[in-house]
Amino acid sequence: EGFGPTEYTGIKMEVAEWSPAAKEIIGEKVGGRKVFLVAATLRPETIPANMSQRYGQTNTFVGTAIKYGIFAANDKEAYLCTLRAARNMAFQDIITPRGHIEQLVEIPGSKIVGTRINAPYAINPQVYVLPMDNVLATKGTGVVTSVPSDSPDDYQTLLDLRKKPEFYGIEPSWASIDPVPVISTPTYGEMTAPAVVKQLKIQSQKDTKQLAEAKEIAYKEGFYNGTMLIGEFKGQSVQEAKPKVRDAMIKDGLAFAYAE
Ligand code: A2H
Repeated sequence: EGFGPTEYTGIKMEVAEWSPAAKEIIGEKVGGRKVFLVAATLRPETIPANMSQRYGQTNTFVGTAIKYGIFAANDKEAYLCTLRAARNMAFQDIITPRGHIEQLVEIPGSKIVGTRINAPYAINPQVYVLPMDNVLATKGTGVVTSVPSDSPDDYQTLLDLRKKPEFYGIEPSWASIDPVPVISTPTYGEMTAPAVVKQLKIQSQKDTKQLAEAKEIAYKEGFYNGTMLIGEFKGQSVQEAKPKVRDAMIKDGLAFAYAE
């Protein structure tokens, strides 16, 4: 890790329908508030594939052994993330009033799996929350947006889920959306993560060492040599597009800056 704080982009994903298990726990406790899962990402430029015109969002990940909460952000909205992240948000004026958090519900990650997320512009409106083994409770919000085209961890998790849906306690259809090309790189083409996963002969999420290496390779290749394939900044370099996509999402109320 570097010396300064990590500047994440917090991506807001509105809940469309809770899983039956989540519904039972939540009941009437969030009142009239809209609830958003908040994912922390370092690659906001990959999100147009998820969130803007006509492209297909794939899914979102939580850790099944992680404890989450739903926290009042203001009178109208509530955010689902770890308590740790909510505390940080309360000191960054993301959750108000400053320094104060109100937990409406506590909920284990295992119960959130199967919840459906709103994907207003996606081709496939059925976008699900799925389990990922390697989500850390100590990083970001504990919620990870899935971009299997550019994140080796996301891609390998998707393969594992498709191979053993029963083991992971999901319906096969929840993991049926294919990766969407977002960024092209000279070495790996339009599907950087799948190419690197193949090159390093990664077999499952348990190959954490190789996945860490793959993540490093894919991240550097995308950042320094990537070109946008879709969206408003199509044709521009990733370095150029990244802050513009981030600013546009923040302006549209789809995301916020989050540091830790
Ligand atoms: B990134 P860093 Cl397309 N546990 O977002 C495990 N991983 C987490 C996490 C947690 N609690 N919170 C966030 N992350 C992931 C997109 C992405 C990411 C792409 C490519 C690479 C990539 C889509 N998933 O990360 O340790 C999130 O995945 C490679 C660096 O703070 C977040 O960005 O450097 C990244 O890890 C943050 O990792």
